[in-house]
Amino acid sequence: MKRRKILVTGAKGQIGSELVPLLREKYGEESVISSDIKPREEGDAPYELLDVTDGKKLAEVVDKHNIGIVYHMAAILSAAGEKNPQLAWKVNVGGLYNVLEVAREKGLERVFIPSSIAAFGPETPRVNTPQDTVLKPRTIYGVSKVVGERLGEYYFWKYGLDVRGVRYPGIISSKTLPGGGTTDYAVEIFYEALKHRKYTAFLKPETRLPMMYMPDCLKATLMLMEAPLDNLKHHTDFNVAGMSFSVEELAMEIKKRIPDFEITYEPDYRQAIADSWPESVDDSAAREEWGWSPDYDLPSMVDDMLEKLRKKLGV
Ligand code: AKB
Repeated sequence: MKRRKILVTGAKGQIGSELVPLLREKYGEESVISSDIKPREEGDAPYELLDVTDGKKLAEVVDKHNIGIVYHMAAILSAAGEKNPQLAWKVNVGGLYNVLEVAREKGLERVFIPSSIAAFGPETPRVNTPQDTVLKPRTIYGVSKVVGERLGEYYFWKYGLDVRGVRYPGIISSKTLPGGGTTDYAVEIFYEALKHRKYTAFLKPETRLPMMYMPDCLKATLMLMEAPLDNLKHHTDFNVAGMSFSVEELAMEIKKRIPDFEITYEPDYRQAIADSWPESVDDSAAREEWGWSPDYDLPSMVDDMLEKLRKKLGV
């Protein structure tokens, strides 16, 4: 039998746009189908225009390409979710349910469903947040992530479907801008520092959040997907730590490299979201069960981001 292929939903998003080339490099161009609600770009093939809320189309795509593994990256992030909670529920919960149902019906081998630090809430211990702890998020995005974690786990125990996921921190990357997240400031700041030497942050200087550089995000995703199932005690909800810094600390680190960079602060509705999330997470379960450890800390991430963006922006 021909080896079954990989489908990536939300392939044009911040993580999907870097995950697809990596998977194609590893498994071959033809083995990885990228899909998104955005139209196909030149050179991106095989590609399917796919809205994950359309379960019928999803099932057709899975059949058409003989899909065995899905990386379900399509989602509406925290800040965008607060602007339209109904849509966030439809995409994040409806889309996820469609993916799990199609995976169950068609006997897929493995499914990756990302969760987020947004699964936590103000009642969760904020420093070194434990793996197994209070999950009472205050955002619709966080609620949808808790639903995703529990639903994925349910499909594992009820149907034996191999569903896996990590709780991503804020992801920092140079290729594709994130959209609609609370941690987006940590990407925007680099573009503004290089282009205009100044940035107005939408969070307070002391706001500290767990963050991760894209190479570590991709490493964590692939490591978990390749881990032997027997080693996993958790499945859909692994804490993964990369680094943890405040807005001010990131700005200082940039200023060391761009001395005339200036930051100002105008906190908006996203401050309340950030205040409900952890400052740092305990990822010992990921370390024990599948050998997780990050490669980047704050200074090495800032060095690499500036180098990549200088080339990209030609500055
Ligand atoms: C967001 O800010 O909404 C996301 C996340 C932490 O999941 N980056």
